[in-house]
Amino acid sequence: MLMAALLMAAFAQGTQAQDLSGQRSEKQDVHMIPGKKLDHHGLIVSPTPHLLNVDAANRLDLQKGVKVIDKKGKFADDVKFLTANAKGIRLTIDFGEKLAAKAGVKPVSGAYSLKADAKGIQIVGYDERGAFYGLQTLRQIVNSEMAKGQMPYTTCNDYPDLPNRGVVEGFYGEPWSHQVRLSLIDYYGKNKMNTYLYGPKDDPYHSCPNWRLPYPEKEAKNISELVQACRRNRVDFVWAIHPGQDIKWNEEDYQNLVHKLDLMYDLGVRSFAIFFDDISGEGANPVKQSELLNRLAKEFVKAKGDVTPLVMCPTDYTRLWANPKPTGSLAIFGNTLDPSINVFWTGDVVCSDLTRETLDWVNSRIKRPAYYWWNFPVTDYARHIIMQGPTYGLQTDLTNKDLCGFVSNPMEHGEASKLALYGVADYAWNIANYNPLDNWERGLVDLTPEAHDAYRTFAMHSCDTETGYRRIESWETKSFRIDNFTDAEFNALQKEFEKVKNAPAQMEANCKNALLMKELRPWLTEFGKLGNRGLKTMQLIKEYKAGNDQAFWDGYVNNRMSKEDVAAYEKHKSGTMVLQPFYEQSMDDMASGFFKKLTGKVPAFYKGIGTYATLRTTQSKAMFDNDSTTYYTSGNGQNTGDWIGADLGCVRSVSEVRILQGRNSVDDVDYFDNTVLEYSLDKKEWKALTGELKKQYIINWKTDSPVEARYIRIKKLKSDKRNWAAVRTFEVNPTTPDRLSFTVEAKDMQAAMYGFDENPCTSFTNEGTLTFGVEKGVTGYTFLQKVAPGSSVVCRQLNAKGKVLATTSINQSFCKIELVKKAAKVQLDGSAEIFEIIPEK
Ligand code: LOG
Repeated sequence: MLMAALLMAAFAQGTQAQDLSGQRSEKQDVHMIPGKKLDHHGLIVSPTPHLLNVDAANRLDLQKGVKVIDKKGKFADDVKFLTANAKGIRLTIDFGEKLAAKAGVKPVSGAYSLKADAKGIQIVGYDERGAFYGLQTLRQIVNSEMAKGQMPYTTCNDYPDLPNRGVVEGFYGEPWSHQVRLSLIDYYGKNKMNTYLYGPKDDPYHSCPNWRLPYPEKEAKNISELVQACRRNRVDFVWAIHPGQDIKWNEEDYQNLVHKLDLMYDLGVRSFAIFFDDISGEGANPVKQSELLNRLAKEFVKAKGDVTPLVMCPTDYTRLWANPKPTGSLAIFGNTLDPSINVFWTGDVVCSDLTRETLDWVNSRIKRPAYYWWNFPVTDYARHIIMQGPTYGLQTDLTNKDLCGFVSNPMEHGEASKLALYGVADYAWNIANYNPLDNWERGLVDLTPEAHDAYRTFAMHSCDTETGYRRIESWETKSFRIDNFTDAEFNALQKEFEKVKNAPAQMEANCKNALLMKELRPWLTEFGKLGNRGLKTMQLIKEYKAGNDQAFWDGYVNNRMSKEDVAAYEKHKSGTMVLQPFYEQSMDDMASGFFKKLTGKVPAFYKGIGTYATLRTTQSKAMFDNDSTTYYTSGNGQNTGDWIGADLGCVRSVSEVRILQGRNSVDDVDYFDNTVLEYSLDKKEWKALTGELKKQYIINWKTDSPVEARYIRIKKLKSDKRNWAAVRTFEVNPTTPDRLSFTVEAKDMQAAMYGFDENPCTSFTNEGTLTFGVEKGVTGYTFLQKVAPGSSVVCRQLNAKGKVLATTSINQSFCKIELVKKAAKVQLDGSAEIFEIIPEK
């Protein structure tokens, strides 16, 4: 409840650029995709029909054209995929209850039968929509590889499992463009989806502040065009209003609302929804909401006569914060809301799998089958991701008794959402036969037949959100650690990176869908770069294994991502589950191994450990990257006993720990607000270094009598907080000038420490002069740097009085120098990135 309250508070502040990522408590389990790829023998009809038999041996020749007998004169625009010929094969299209009953068509809206035999082709719909769907099936058969213009004899008897199927444009972020909306509406029709709920959170005339006002002329015209497009595609255009943030429960606002609905009615809208999601305050009052809806049902919907029943989204749309009690809002709706009104539900959490359990839970309260609002593939909580993965997580033994409809809330990238919608349409039409993996494979071909391989590669590695609704990714790719792989595994991964590298150019060259390309392009660019650095990493593994120190180090520094590279990738990420972690892991492993080989020491390279699964991934690196603007986030709610820690790689004498909790130190909610700092030698027995630390973002601990520890952690103690937990910085024994046993002089002393921190993965750019003292017994130095090609670094050896004894010009990134006698100081001059300065003894 506390979380819910915080969430509401956050939403109340406005609708722009909400940071939803911190407010999720979705589970992090990532399941494999059910189903398997099938051989369709050149004939794909999607959504999967309930009954379809084709007899490929007997065919009707459609080459000479078709004589269309459109009994009710409704389908002239829908048969354009056929060539008209008054003497051609007869195609009869008709619909109606009686006719349907005779043809054995199920008495539900959208049902149809399609028959092709010696007598010609016959389509019978239960209603107009059904006949239209019959035509969609016919179109897919005629255009299939199997038919090649020759229509096989066919028997098809088909119907939708759920009465409401489609899309809710209900996300935060840039609403879809008019062009994309039109393209999508055609897609709904082709895929037998019948619902488009219009409710983009960032349309001010849908929500606050302008829900009471009429749309400006241009927007109004666009809406009526959408209504027309929906009509052509037999889709219900459902216009939603989101008035709850500032609605007053008085007559004036009731009239304001009706007035707005009337205006929309005049634009052609015949279906309406009222959304009360993501609001707080008086607007969230369920009794008032129910009264409003009932009055609208009577005074608006019934009075008009040609308006479909209302749909509503409650404030308690997820079990995450829904009040379960008989006095809760859901039960109030169950007892008072007009039974004709459908009620949305997003599942156990905001973005969650569709299960019988969650439906039973909500249905028993709202006393009707819920309308499922599936928050997939929406990415408004993870805008750096473009979800191209399979549509799965949907229980396949549900019926229209469990749910009255199923709509997807897609990404702000409408074209790129089609792949997911291909699955949504298929599932909602034929639940028991839904095969997620096969659907995805078919969807790829359907969308970009001309660039299918490249799109498949891109899509397979662009699925997971990292935080939020986790989706499996890269499921055909096996990666490995650098010290544990076979030749076959190495070659397979190399081949995959090759495909990744080439995918963008192939998509550019072959993909004919310009709208899709426009949306994917920023991700494709980053994807290609990922392929490149992956390939280079594999080359580097060879150099590393062969012990080619110079070639390895050169390759290593050149294959690191610059700050700009990281920033660009962070905005448009793919490959977050397998490919990028392989790159990061391998690079770190090699740098660590190299350092160990040179020094015999375990590098001060720490790894994340703790109770969150994501700590074991490269996501936890953000705690150790010496950058307090990046953070590790648990991606899961916190509970007493949860902990976040560091594995120091070996037992070390620990005398200082510096931790920055939260995403900021001012008002962030994502931190342990009651915690203790502890250390351990074996990860089993822990000892406290501090007492209870309450409401403390910044934890600094220092001692004169160090403790021997391999592991350090912060553990959550008792508190009500259930938010995610974030850590920006987790430093153990940070290198400081007074910790070193020699002197250092540099312009930026803090940065210069990265050259001496025994961590080869950290670096600093030496713009001026770096001077450091020579410790007794040191005979020379190994410099691990990045020296730009063509430039060089001057290395001077000085005696105690500052006199130059020797000068060397360094133009190699990996370089060793020997000290001359009496050398007391060494100076490095010239621009280079310095990773580590290693003394030889
Ligand atoms: C919003 C929705 C948003 C989605 C995913 C509903 C009913 N409302 O937490 O607009 O796109 O989550 O972030 C929501 O889901 N609120």
